[in-house]
Amino acid sequence: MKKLFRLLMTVGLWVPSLLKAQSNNLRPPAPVLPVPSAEQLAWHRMETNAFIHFTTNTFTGREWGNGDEPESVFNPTALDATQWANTLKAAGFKMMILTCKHHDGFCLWPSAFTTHSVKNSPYKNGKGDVVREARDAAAKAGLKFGVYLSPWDRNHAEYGKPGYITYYRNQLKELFTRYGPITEMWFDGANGGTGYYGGANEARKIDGKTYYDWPNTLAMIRKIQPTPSVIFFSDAGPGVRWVGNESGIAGETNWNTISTDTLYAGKPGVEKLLNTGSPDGKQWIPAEVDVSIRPGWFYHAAEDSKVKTPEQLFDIYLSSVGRGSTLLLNVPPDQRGLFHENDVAALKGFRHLLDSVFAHNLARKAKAQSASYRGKSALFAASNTTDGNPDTYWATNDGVSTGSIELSLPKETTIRYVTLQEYIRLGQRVSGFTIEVWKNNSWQQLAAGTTIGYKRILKLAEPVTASKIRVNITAAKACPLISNIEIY
Ligand code: FUL
Repeated sequence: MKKLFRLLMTVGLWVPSLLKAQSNNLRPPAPVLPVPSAEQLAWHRMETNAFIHFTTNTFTGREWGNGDEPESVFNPTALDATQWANTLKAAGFKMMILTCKHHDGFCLWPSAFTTHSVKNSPYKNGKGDVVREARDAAAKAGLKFGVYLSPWDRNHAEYGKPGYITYYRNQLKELFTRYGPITEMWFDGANGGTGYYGGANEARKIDGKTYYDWPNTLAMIRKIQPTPSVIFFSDAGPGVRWVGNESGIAGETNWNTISTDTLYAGKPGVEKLLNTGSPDGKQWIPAEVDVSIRPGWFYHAAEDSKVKTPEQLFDIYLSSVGRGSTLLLNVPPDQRGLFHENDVAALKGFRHLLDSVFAHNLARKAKAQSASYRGKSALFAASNTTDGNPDTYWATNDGVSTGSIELSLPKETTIRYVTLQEYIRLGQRVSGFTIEVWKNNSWQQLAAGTTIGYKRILKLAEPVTASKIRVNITAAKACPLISNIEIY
């Protein structure tokens, strides 16, 4: 009697909880926090953006101007921001971020707060405004616009003192009220010490953690542009973080999550952490891969023969976008104010390579199956990974952190690349995966990796001919959600 009672009790507790679990599995999984904001999600989807470095350095041959360059050196003879925007648009870029003021302090717009700007240069007899021209050209080409305003200013007399923070904020106000909406704001962490500083010609040190008082500056900008909310780049975010190097390489393990409590722009020795992020990070701050198409950030004629080749740019694409980051490729205008012919040719070649390698997604014609999927519901079936819709995904039941998706191609085909995407809207989850093909009557492993994130592109060590391919999720923080698989 006692035994029967116990059995009934157990079943009575077990059956409802099983039913509950089953009905939970008919619903979308709960998010794994943190998750991206709407603006961050849109930023992920942009994939490739461009940086434009342009200032007095373009004319003096320097990389970091000292701040005492006379305004008269800034004299582009044929500046055409439409050429920049149209070239970038044709190459597939989605945003253009302009160095409105680099470390030398020279302003590309006629700021009311300094004489060190285009208004005292020969460009258009002091009537020019390069920020306006760039912004208008970007808008016309359908590109988003972003601004870089160097916190370090080697020209300004008050740099290092409180007065400079007011100056810096005044300039941000000008930029955001005159040239908005701004999609991304770039805060460079570089602080080198020596400079002109209004004639003082000395070394000045600041405390990178406290001097700029970022929280109040960001709050001020958010008030000027509440929506669309601007993405703030700095080493520590809060919108996107630095990837930890300037050579175009995101971590093979690349978490969009990181804890920034102890981070600030310019903090020494954090490159490794920035490169990989951390699986238990408390904030969603994806890494942005900034790299220049030339050895330097600014145009120097001596580097005309050192423009990266389309193949090098393609490799950078694989190690940035292909590792779940966004690429920010710098293309610096020359002394005419135009992208140099060599840079234009390299960008065209890069686009051509992308279009030819990723021309036919074989997965669209494949049959996708999975032995286990969430609640056995079509909402979470494997076919969602090949439907071309970024908002549908394959998922497993709660508590199940592994699983496989098998793709059967209509016929034997040569495979060179496999692309995987997580449904990151509900958080980044996957920490281990393998890819196999069916060959000689068994599954053979072709590739293995850790994180996927927004996108992971695997270039196979060598092309493989097969008709069946399997993606195995071997480890995840919670039930994995795969929104897209592509095969080329
Ligand atoms: C660095 C700067 O010092 C370089 O000049 C360049 O602007 C690069 C994007 O960031 O920190």
